[in-house]
Amino acid sequence: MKITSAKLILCSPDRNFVTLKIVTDEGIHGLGDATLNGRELAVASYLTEHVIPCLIGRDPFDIEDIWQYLYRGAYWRRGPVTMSAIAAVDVALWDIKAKALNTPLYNLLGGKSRNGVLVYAHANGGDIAEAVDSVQKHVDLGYLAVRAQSGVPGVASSYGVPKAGKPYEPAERGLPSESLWSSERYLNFAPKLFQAVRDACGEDLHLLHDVHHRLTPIEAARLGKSLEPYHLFWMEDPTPAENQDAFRLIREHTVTPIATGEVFSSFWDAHDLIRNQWIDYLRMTIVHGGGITALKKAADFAAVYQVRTGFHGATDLSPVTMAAALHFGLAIANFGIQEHMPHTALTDEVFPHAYTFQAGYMYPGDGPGLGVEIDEELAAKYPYQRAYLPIARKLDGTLTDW
Ligand code: GCO
Ligand code: MG
Repeated sequence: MKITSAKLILCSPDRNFVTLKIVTDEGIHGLGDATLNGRELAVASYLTEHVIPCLIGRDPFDIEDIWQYLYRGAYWRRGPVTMSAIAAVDVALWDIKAKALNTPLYNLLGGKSRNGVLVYAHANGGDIAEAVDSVQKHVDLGYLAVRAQSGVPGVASSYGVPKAGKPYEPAERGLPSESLWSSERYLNFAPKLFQAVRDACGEDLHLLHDVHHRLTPIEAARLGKSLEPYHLFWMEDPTPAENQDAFRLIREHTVTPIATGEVFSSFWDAHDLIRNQWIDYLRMTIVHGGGITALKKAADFAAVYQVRTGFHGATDLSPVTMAAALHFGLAIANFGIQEHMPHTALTDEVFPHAYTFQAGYMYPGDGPGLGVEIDEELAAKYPYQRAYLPIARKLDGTLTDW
């Protein structure tokens, strides 16, 4: 089999997506997601200008060799743009191979290790009452694990809170919006939020929380300690992770489990975190971490240290990545949990897919390949529109981590 062509499909059915379609001489094609929220065209250009010309004529079954060719062959390694581009190719090749062998992708990754993929939903509210209500709504929908976020009193537009009447979606068309932050107010507030959620929803629900890189290590240690009575499934991204050593301090002070890595693009971003057992869950996912080929190695390394996966799955990760993550999560030994932030109905229409949700778990489907396609005609009706993630400032105007 040979790769005969490859093209990018850019579309914005409610939000932007960059999708790579690789076509072979046997009429089988594969899809890969290349969406890097707020920097989409950088990856698109990397693929169109630098990667696609090198793919034509290659055997799509040589997945490992093509991965090494794109990674080592570029000379310039790592980084989200490069690794998202490599991921798109890699996932499309796994899709092609599984379709050619007429089997669901999970069978190429070791086969089923469990019946379904445990997922967590997003519950958000402007205040505690709204957040509790939102958690309850997700429990009623069947979720067994829910991430709870709430507006912080005295901090206008804090992280994770939707605009009135709309589902939460961080990227906005136009130039970046600005949000405000106060770690002091947040640290005083967070235990009250989780006390209220536990009071309303009981002890059995898995509760998660995203700190979104906003605290210093010592502040994060304080947060983890203060949340221990509510036994969270995890606290996510408690501090930025460029300095992996920062997690040592958090770990020494709290038994609240820690997840990090949604902005990682390489195994090496997580190497110290894993081998020192400073984290419990790795969030680096297929689209930004170099594809299935890369994540399989990272997950196997993590397994040795009893670190499990907890892949990023917000709406900026397209249904193609969601499908890939579900096959992956079904197959690997050290799967932990998968984020599930449902796409809009329009996005789902553009990307028809086999995966389903039922009673807290998701299932990738048992058809050949990834089980997701793109309706190119429909996609063409929603052209790419520039959009950005917000930036954040402290109450005195200082720029801080969003
Ligand atoms: C999450 C995330 C997202 C990110 C977004 C950035 O845990 O779901 O933190 O909401 O902010 O995916 O592109
Ligand atoms: Mg997050």
